[in-house]
Amino acid sequence: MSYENILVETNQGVGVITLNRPRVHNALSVALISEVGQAVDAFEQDESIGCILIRGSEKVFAAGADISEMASQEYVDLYKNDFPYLTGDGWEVMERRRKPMIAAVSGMALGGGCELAMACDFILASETARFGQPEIKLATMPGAGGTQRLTRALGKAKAMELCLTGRMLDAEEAERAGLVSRILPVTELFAEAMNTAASIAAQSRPVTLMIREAVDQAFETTLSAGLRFERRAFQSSFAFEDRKEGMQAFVEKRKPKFKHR
Ligand code: CO8
Repeated sequence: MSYENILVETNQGVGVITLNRPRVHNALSVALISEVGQAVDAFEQDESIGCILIRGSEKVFAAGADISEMASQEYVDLYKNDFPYLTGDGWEVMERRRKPMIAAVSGMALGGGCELAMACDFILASETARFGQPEIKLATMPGAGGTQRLTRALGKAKAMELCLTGRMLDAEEAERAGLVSRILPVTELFAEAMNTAASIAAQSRPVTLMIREAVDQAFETTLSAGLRFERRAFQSSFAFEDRKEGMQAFVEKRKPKFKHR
């Protein structure tokens, strides 16, 4: 598969997607989002891949949807084709994936860029990371989960302030508020994100899918229903060959050899 707007590589069971439109701060065009969806789909099908990592450059993650491309669009077109940024073979494919996906953010993640990072399972940030939903300054609003995921991550007060003012969070405020899991020096971010993704890829694949599903339930359902879901999922992990191997290896004081079954 050849791509024009992203770079794709695989390493240690990790599928890496690098956003690559440096001239426009990795602005998310329809073509770029479609390529991200195609790459995610290919990694989903690839048995050797256990985790997906998405990143920009050290300078910028993504400055949002491509404003030049959107500027001339009319409501009737977006309505009729259901906003091609979010449908078709791009964003929806990424949202439907089952494998864990990490965002490594250095520099700005704005608008759709912030939404793309938040659509991942967690965000690792460099000290220069900046997050924001500046759409209001263009007299539009977040359209790919900004008002929903930011609010779940930060709480109403901060999310409302950010969406209504376009103010950016720096890395420290983002970590304090729970938007990012860790902050790393710029020069270490991508290597550490790779180590983290590789350590997930080395675990039993079916269990990583199950854990993802259970954590996501916390945002979809009541506590009692979530706890019931978790208990059933925990019990079903005992049907995996890897669970037996994991516990046996611990007892025998050796490294487990997972077959991803
Ligand atoms: N779209 C298109 N081009 C962009 C974008 C963008 N979002 N951001 C930057 N560029 C281009 C600039 O036009 C410029 O091009 P040129 O060199 O040809 O003039 C080049 O990138 C460099 O940008 P700047 O000169 O502006 O660089 P600065 O370092 O001075 O500023 C900023 C960087 C602060 C990031 C500034 O470029 C900026 O404010 N960009 C726009 C940020 C923004 O408003 N983002 C929200 C967009 S709307 C949105 O994301 C809606 C999401 C809906 C869902 C879509 C899901 C995919």
